[in-house]
Amino acid sequence: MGDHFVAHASLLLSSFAVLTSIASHCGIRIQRAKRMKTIDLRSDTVSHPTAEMREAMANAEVGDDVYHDDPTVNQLEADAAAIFGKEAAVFVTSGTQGNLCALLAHCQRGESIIIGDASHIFRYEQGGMAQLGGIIPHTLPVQSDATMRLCDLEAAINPDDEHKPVTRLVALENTHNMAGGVPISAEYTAQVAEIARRNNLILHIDGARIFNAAAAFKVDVQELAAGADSVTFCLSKGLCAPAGSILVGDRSFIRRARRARKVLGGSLRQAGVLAAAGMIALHKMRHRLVDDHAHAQLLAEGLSEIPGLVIKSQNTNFIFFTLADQVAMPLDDFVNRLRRDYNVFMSPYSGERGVIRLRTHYWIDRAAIAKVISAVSAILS
Ligand code: TLP
Repeated sequence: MGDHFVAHASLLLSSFAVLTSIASHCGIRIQRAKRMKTIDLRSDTVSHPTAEMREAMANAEVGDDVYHDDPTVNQLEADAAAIFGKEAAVFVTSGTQGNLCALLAHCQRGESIIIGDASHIFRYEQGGMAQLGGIIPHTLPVQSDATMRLCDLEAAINPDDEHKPVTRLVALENTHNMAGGVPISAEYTAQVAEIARRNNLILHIDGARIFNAAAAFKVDVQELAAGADSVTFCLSKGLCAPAGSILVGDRSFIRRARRARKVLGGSLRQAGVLAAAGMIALHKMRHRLVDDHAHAQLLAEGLSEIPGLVIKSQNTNFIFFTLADQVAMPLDDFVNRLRRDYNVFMSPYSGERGVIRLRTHYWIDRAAIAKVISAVSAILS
C-alpha cells in the first residue's frame, strides 16, 4: 500500500514535470498561484498586485510619458479626472509625491497652509513642503472625528498684515490615517470649501484612501471631492497596485504639478506598465473596498471577545487595539510570537505607545481572519 502510494505520487510528479516542460517549450507559462504567504496586517500598503494586474502589466501598451506618449498613462489620467469630476490628472510615483507636487504647484515660498497636526502631510512626509518649497505649516488640532474645528480654521487665516505669511491653502485628509481610518463627510468638506472660497484659499485633499471614505458613506467620490481644488489618491494600498498615485485638479494646476513632478525626479518614461495595474485599481478594486471594511469589523468583533484585548476603534479598514493592564506580556513579545509561531504580522503603532494598528486589505480574507483570532487567543490564554 505504502509502495503503491509512492509509485503513484512519483508518476504524478513526473507527469507534471513533463507537462510543464512541454508547456514551457511551446512558450506557455504555467501560472503559479501568487498569494501572500503571510497574514500581514501591518498596513494596507503591504498588499501585492493581483494576478490580473500582473497580466495587464505584462501586456501594457507603453510610450514615453514625458512626451505624453504613453497611451496607458494617458487613459488612466483621463479616467481618474472623469471619476473625480475634475479637468485633468497626473500620475505620480506615490502619495507623498502627489501631496508635495500639489503644494509646490499651489503655493509660493514663504506662504502658509492650514493643516491638521495629526495629518500625514505634516507628520510623515518629512516636512517636504518646508524642506523643498519654503511653505509654512500652520497646524490645528485634529478632533476624534478627523476634522479640524471650523472656528479654529477661520481664526487661523492670516489677515493682510506684513508681519505674517500669506495663508494660501487648507488641507484635509480623507480617510484620516492617525484618527484611525475615520472618513470625512461630503458635508464637512463642503463647509471647509465654503470657508476657503470666501477667504480666497485653495482646498487640497490628501485622499490617499478617499475611495474607502466613498465606500463607507456609500457616496460617489465626486461628492467628497466636490469643493476641492486638488485631490491626491493612491492606487496602491487598498487598491492593490504595486505603485502609483494620482493628483487631480484643473488643467493649469496639473500643468504646474507636472513641472513639480519633474523637478522631484518623478517623471517616468514607459510608466504604462504601472498604469496598467492602476487601471484595474481604479475601475475594479475600488468597488470591493466594502469587503475590507466588513472584514475589519469581523476581525474587531472576534478580537474583542478575547480576554485581555481591548479594541479602541474600528473604522473603514482600520483597527486600533491595546492589551489590557492585567496582561503581563510586553507588546513587543506579543507581536514577535504572532510572527514567529503563526506567520501573522502586526506592528506597534508609532503614533501612540501601547497601541497596535491593523489594516485589512485584499489579501486578508475570512479564513485569514479566523486564523488571526485563534492565534491571538492562543497567545493570550
Ligand atoms: N501612509 C503609510 C505610512 O507612511 C504611514 C501607511 O502605512 O499608512 N497620505 C496618507 C493618509 C497615508 O496614509 C500615506 C501612507 C500617504 C499619504 C503617503 O503615501 P505613499 O506611501 O504612497 O507615499
